[in-house]
Amino acid sequence: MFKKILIANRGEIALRVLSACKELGIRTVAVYSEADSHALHVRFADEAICIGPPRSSDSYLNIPQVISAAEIADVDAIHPGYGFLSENANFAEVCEASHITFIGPSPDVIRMMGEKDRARAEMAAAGLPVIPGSDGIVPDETTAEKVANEIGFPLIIKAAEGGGGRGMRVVRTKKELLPSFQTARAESEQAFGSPNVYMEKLIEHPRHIEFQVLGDKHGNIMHLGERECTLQRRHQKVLEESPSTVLDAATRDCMGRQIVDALRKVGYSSAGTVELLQDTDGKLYFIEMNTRIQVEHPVTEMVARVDLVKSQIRVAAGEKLDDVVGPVRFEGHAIECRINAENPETFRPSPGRITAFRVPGGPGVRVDTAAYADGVIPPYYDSLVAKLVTHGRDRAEAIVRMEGALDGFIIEGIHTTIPLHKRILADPDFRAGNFDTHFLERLTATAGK
Ligand code: MV4
Repeated sequence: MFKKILIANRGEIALRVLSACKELGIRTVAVYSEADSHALHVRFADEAICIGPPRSSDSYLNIPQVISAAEIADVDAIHPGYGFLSENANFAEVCEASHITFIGPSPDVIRMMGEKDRARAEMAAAGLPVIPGSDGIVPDETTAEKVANEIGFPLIIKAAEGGGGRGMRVVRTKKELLPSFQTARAESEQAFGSPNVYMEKLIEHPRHIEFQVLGDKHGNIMHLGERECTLQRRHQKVLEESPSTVLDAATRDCMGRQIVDALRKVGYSSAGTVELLQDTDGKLYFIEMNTRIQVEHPVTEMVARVDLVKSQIRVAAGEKLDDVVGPVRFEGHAIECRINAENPETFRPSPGRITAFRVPGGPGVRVDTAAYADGVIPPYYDSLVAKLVTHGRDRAEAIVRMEGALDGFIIEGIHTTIPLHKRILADPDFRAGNFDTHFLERLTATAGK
């Protein structure tokens, strides 16, 4: 097992990794920017090293600075958390070259999944259903027309280096195709430094369902069920739950098995998430894979009763999946509300000093946060203030516990999305499990009325 881990992140996920390390008896090194000198991850780690100015590009994304800190502190491993360097294959390679274990899959697999067209092709070859579309990147207008003829309209053009909803363009008619294709390429070049795009048939009113996976370094891999992540706004998830109300046990088992088989073929290790879209006929398709621990991992932890971060560290140290996890029995239902420092009506960021902070508790209530009274939410990073997670014997109990917990959560001094969550939970369609990716647009179009 590792003796010392550097946590290349901040906020609640840095604290989450710190707790896992503590339970495993591993010493911890925090890194922080000048904006985070009073942050809790700095206070709770065994050592802390300042790695630069507030901007992420000067600190948490600065590979030489992070590696220098790791070398000075003499750590065995780096946990990247989510965001920042967590899916950077070059960073994972630099760690390896410096004889530091990168807690994640191999650089080759990170790179494969980062090229979305390649991930799609490899997963299709490994047996997962993918949405009808182009065979890899679409290099020119002639190919774009050929693919459009095959798959029909509406279709979607996606940036190969994009992902998470960035760099997508919907095309509804033939006459929009070539202009959209050229614009998509130009935008992709602008945003990602590569004009490469690929095409898929558009799935209208989809649901976003993702499977949590965990693999060791001995070729063993398992899935830990799914998360329903359909409730998003501008590709930012707002509320997640597990299990999904629209997967039956047979579909879950079948899809889970196909995913595990496919990932074994590409040599996947560590925690990861396979993103799927479900069409209105209930059919599931692979769209992307995330090679990091995700923000919403706690909902899986609550229903599968597995500590994913501890497991991720143990498999990175070479332990076998059987020893780390063993047989899993899923129990009950979990929901996560992301509480962001945002105006709940305009969604504008609301950074600043928190003047009062009281977290709810009680049976089935978990709060993952790095916020505290008199602490500051800096403007430089994401706006997540807390993840409020509830668990219940069934969905109804998870919902009623969430309503109580939201009522008991006091955050003053900044705006938060707590009122939005109360509204979602009160909505009859949400309560019936009847929603798609447009649900929040409809809900917030009438916010405050
Ligand atoms: C799609 C799609 C419809 N058809 N692909 C958005 C995030 C990125 N991971 C993939 N996304 C989508 N891909 C096809 N072929 C619709 C979306 C999409 C979406 C997906 C999940 C949750 C919310 C969404 C909001 C808008 C678009």
